[in-house]
Amino acid sequence: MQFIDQARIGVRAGRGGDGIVAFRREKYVPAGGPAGGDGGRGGDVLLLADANLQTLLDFKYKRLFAATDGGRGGPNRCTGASGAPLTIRVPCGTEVRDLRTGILLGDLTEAGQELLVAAGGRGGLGNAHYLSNRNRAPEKCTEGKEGEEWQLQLELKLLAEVGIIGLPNAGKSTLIAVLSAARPKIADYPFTTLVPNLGVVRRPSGDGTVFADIPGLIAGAARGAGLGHDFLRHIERTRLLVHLVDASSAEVLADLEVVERELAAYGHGLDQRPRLVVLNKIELLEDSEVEILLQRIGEGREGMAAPPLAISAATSRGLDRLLAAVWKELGVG
Ligand SMILES: Nc1nc2c(ncn2[C@@H]2O[C@H](COP(=O)(O)OP(=O)(O)OP(=O)(O)O)[C@@H](O)[C@H]2O)c(=O)[nH]1
Ligand SMILES: [Mg+2]
Repeated sequence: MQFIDQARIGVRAGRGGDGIVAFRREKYVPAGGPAGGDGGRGGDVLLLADANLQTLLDFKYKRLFAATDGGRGGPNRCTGASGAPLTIRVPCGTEVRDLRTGILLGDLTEAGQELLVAAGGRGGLGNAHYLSNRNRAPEKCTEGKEGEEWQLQLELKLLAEVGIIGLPNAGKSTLIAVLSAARPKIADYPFTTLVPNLGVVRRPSGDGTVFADIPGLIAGAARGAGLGHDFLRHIERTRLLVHLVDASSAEVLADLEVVERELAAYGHGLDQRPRLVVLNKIELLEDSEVEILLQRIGEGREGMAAPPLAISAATSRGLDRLLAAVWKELGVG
């Protein structure tokens, strides 16, 4: 299951430093020759593929990237300092296009791959370059060149890392809506969600993780019943499942079992996928009832690493603990 993340950024390489006019001044040398140094090169702007990034979320906030300018030339033929290059980290799989023409400039597929997107301007020449037989004391120098400047379109095909599964009406779409900017349809009837919704949830480290809200699964889903079957195929690629169950149901444990059985029946290792069992709609119950449910779920699932959690997506209760558990399971900060 994929969707496309996009961002537009402006990149500007550093301007080259100017060359200067200067003459040698030394003791016992009456008329020193031209000694004005060249300007330094402006810094380049590069993109670098980083395996630790998953989304283009950070580019929603910072949009202009400029490398530093080269320094002016100095006396005694000293070349000015080069501008420092600027490296922008992007997720692996980012495609880079020129915004105006749509021309593909590069595809950063492998971690560590670099792409030069704006070349620094050349430094200007100092007057030392213009010494000739005709002109022993040239007053000429040139300015540094502007660095390149481009508007870029970044595109990334997102893969969901976390799948939210459960029976119809469990509150899966409500959960992704409170965690991310996704705005799926939410309604009090089963099969509201017909295709997965993806949402990017910000991690503590700043980058994001993609969550997918999967259409409700019902008994027989693995054999094609309901809508969920098509999507079991997609959650094969997720790293973690959040199994949401309606705590106000009369049969919470049986509800959990229905979905668990479908995962097992589907095979492909889905029933081995790490998952968090999460009770939703807990504001409809007394705290003591929630405790008892959590205990009973825990008892039936001693093999599972993570204990069951309790949330209320509608009132945003327990979401911090849920996210903390998700980041822990994924091993991300
Ligand atoms: N009381 C209460 N209701 C909730 C909570 N979370 C979701 N709901 C309600 O439960 C109903 C179903 O929510 P959805 O988010 O559409 O459920 P879903 O799991 O996506 O359902 P399908 O797409 O049909 O599989 C809606 O009426 C929601 O408002 C909650 O924490 N408390
Ligand atoms: Mg839904």
